[in-house]
Amino acid sequence: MGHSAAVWDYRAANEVTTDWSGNPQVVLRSPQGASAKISLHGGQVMSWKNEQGEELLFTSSKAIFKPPKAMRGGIPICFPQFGNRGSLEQHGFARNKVWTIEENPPPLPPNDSNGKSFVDLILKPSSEDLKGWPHSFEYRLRVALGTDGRLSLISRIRNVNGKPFTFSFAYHTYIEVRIEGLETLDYFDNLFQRERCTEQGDALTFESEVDRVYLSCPNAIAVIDHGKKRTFVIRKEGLPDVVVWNPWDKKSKAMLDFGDEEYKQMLCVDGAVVENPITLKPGEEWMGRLELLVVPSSFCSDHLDLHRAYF
Ligand code: TA6
Repeated sequence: MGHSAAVWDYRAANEVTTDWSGNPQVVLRSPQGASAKISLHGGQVMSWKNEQGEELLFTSSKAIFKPPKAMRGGIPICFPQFGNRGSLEQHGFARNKVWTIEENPPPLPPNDSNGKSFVDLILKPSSEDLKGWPHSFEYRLRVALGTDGRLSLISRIRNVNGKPFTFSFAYHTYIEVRIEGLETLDYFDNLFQRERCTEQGDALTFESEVDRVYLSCPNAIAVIDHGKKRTFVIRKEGLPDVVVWNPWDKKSKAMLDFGDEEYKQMLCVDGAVVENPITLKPGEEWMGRLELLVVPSSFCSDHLDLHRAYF
């Protein structure tokens, strides 16, 4: 399909298929052949491929493709709770609900649409949901694929004239191995009752399970995949914390929907709101924006200026 970026018709680029859960799945395509798949089950990004058709997100070979279990991989949406400290299920219910496509959502800035292939999803609580979490919200999610293949997720969560409510949040993003940009930050260590620690060192590497929430992080971090000589540049807004999780060997074996050796090929690096949950008064709206871009690893740490735009 020979479209130049200027006339790229984002709607023509989309197709709707059916995913593993029997729910509709939207396929976004860029003019150069990159793609992304988003399931209406959970509003979950299931796949993100580059122009060469390489999959950039991890999905377990043992993922359980049966609602309400979220597929183990891609980018599950954790809302209204990240973690299991509260009355709700681990990581909240949004990733286990069926979302709908919203044709004409309230507008976003032009840069979130121009030249991009995108889909707008919306989740509202059912009467059943309100029994478990009695807050009237509208959660709008835009997933967009840029002409250079970058993937953006923009969440807008509005308190629809109920009483104030508070939530924590994460884009639970399954990608690759070595991280830079967090090396001198404080973190909660989930393996030691969320004890507050300080990271030392020039990058994070792994020899055992890691389950940490890095606090008040830069809005750009790099995940370097030396094996594939590529770097994931993660940019975020409204998401002060970064969750880093690798289950390593013991926990991998203990998870039914995860291969025993798959800890060697994945890492969760989640833009998140954990330390200071968001409280919305009636009518207020929060926005959390995540952008993922893959660049050749010549942008390694001594060259990668995380504050420079790589456009
Ligand atoms: O910190 C990330 C984490 O909370 C880990 O503790 C682990 O439970 C992971 O998320 C996976 O959670 P899930 O509910 O997707 O199996």
